[in-house]
Amino acid sequence: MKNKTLPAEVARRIPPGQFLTQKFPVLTYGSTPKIKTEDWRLQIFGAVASEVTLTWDDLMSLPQIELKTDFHCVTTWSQLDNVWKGVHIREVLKQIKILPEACYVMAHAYGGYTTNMPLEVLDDDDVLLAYGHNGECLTPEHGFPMRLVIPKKYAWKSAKWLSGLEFMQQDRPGFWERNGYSMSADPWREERYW
Ligand SMILES: Nc1nc2c(c(=O)[nH]1)N[C@H]1C(S)=C(S)[C@@H](COP(=O)(O)O)O[C@H]1N2
Ligand SMILES: [Mo]
Repeated sequence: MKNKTLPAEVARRIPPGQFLTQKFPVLTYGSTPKIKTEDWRLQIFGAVASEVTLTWDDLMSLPQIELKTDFHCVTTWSQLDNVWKGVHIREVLKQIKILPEACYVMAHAYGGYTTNMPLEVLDDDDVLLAYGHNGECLTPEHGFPMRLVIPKKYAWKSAKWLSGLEFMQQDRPGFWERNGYSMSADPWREERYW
């Protein structure tokens, strides 16, 4: 949709160089891993007091929330008002003790995808681990059983099929970050590539 035909309050929410889509496009590098909830694991490792592996049932026993957020892909589509259902990141972080020297996090996904971020980007009010979208279960293409959602960054930081959170003392580029994408990925500053 052309931005100039949008109502001002909608246009204001579209970052520079982005266009509104009403669809839910699938953007995946490689094939879609098929993971059953009973086989899904989240491994929390690296700079933590002790490493923890969480199961689907562990996640389901934590408080569940819904968060409505916007989603901006670096390939220029933006999608507004996604209602994600899942577990707030801080509920997950309460399960572990992060060492003081941990300043960065690598999100790992089934299939080998990775993406890095500063700890304060992960540990924020609007971040969740999601299994639902707009009232339905995520489809496998969109990251079922569990994906990360980091609305304030370009969507490549929202790792689908999340399998691990690695806490790190030093920053390290993830998959797209090694292949030309920005480490910081702020859509409002158009931090697309390096
Ligand atoms: N594991 C994994 N997560 C991923 C990707 C991927 O290729 N693999 N693509 C990223 C990109 S570039 C985008 S735009 C969003 C797209 O999410 P969607 O396919 O649910 O729209 O997922 C992100 N998370
Ligand atoms: Mo993307």
